[in-house]
Amino acid sequence: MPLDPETFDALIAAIRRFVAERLRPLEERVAEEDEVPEEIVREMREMGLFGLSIPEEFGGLGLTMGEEVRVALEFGRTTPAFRSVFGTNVGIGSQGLVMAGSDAQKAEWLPRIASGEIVTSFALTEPGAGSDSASVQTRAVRDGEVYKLSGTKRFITNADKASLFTVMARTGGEGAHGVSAFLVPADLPGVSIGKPEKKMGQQGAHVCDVNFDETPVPVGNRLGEEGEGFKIAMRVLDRGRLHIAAVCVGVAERLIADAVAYASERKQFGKALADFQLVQAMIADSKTEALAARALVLETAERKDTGEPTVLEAAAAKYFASEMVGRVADRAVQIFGGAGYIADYGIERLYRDVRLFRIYEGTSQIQQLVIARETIRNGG
Ligand code: COS
Repeated sequence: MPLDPETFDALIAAIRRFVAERLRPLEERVAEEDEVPEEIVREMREMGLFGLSIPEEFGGLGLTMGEEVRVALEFGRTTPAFRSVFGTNVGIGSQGLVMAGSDAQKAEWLPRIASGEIVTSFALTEPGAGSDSASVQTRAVRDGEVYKLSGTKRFITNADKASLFTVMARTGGEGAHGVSAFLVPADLPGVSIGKPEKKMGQQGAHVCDVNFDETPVPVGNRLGEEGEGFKIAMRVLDRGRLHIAAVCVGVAERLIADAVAYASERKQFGKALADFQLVQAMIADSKTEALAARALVLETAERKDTGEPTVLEAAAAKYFASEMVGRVADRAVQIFGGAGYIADYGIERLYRDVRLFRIYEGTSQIQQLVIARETIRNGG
């Protein structure tokens, strides 16, 4: 059920204020310290951001996808690392549980996820299993009332903060049908977390290795049946891809606004940059592409809310929006000229930040494969 329009508008207005007044002034500090300040995390908890997508009966806001992408658009207007603080709780870290969890599993974990008391992570990728996610080698071997979990997960967002992981591990033979999903509390024996990786951008959002060494996971922590893990992961990613596409649109809108402000102020040859048609062409191309991506995201979210399949559309939204924001960021650097290359202006930071969108939650090439597969399957 959507929120009533007034409540939702008030939520969006509060988020817009929070982004403008609290988060944007902290962008440089977060990039330098590679950490989002604890007081910001606390404010995010108070605003209910960790539970945006969690059903109301478990203490979340229960937003529809249409509403969630509107929130994601707003968070695109600042350093993407801020959204990552609650991003895994709202998306890939919780949705396997929401989609496939038992009543008991949901009752145990969802209220704490929704409140932000705990952080969750999604552990699919491995050193040898990136795009080919059906080839995961982490093993879960049944031993009475537990599975013994062993293996290494790589590039796991928020792993160093997480109390609960959704882990995809092999319980059967090779391929997608041999994979199962588990809820793995971080305090079980044999769980160890690597140091946060040094990254090209998105400082403040951490990714780490997660190691499991004979970790005893109770049978009751399996999500769904044995062999259903890959499909659960794919359904979680379908949803996550649409959310990321919305963030891309938000960042593009921010970059366009920054570029227009700079082009209106900066004078060369006796007039503002914005008066030059070659600069206008860059602004026009960026605006057109951002509008197209926005329309695709909103329409796909609406379609998802009706219960129709959106595998193709979510992949197309992620593909187009992430490539689009890369081009928009590149033009923004160009419009800023030398200043675009200098750290003080923040444009080069966003340029580096957006590079990740074409890689995580499925590379552009994986989205192309999904789009082509679905289009051919549907007969065009
Ligand atoms: N929803 C539900 N089920 C899905 C699905 C989806 N979106 N995508 C695939 N499946 C099902 C298939 O229907 C198939 O089931 P059946 O055999 O019962 O018909 C099963 O899952 C295997 O699918 P498929 O054969 O397409 O698997 P592949 O190994 O070829 O993998 C890709 C498909 C490449 C698309 C998948 O591995 C992928 O998305 N990789 C990228 C992973 C990723 O995004 N990683 C980022 C890490 S998280 S930040």
